[in-house]
Amino acid sequence: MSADSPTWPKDSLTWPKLDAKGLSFAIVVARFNSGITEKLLAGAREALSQAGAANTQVFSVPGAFELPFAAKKLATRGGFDAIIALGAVIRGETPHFDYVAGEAARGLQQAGLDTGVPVIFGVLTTDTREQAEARAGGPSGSATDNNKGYDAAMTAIEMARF
Ligand code: INI
Repeated sequence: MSADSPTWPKDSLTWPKLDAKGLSFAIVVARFNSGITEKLLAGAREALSQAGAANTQVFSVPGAFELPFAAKKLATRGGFDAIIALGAVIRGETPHFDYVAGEAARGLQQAGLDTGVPVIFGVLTTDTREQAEARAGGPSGSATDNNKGYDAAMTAIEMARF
C-alpha cells in the first residue's frame, strides 16, 4: 500500500476513481451456466477497458469448483496484478450447490492469501436462475449495471493498487 492508494471514501460508499493503466489481469471463468458467466465476463472486460487496463488474459474452466485451482496456478505463475474468478452456482434441488459454492469461496480466498496476489470472488451463488440473471446485467444484459462481473473487476483494480 502506498500513500496514494485509494482510501475508503469518507462521505460516500461510491467506488473510488480507479485507474488500471499499467496493470495486468487474469480472468478465469467457469463454463457451467455459461449463459450467465458470459455476461459476467462481458461486465468484467468492460470495467477493465474503461479503467485503461491494457493487458487482460481470459482462461476458462469447467465449473466453479475448478476456479480455485486455476486462480492459484495463475497467481503462482506471476505476471498478474490480480485474478478475477467468475462463475454462477445455482442452488436448484441438490446439496451439490453447498459443496461447489462453499469450496469455490474457500478456495479462492485461500489462493489469494497463499500467494499474496488478490483473487476476486466474482461467483454468483443464488437460489434460482432468475436471481443469477438479475445479477448478470438483468434483462438487458448490461455490462455495467447490476453486473457482478463489472463489480468484481472494479474490486480487482482497487485491490491490485492496495
Ligand atoms: N458448477 C457451477 O459452476 N455452477 C453450478 O451451479 C454447478 N452445479 O449446480 O452443479 C456446478 N457444478 C460443477 C462443478 O463446478 C464441477 O465442475 C464438477 O463437480 C467437477 O469437479
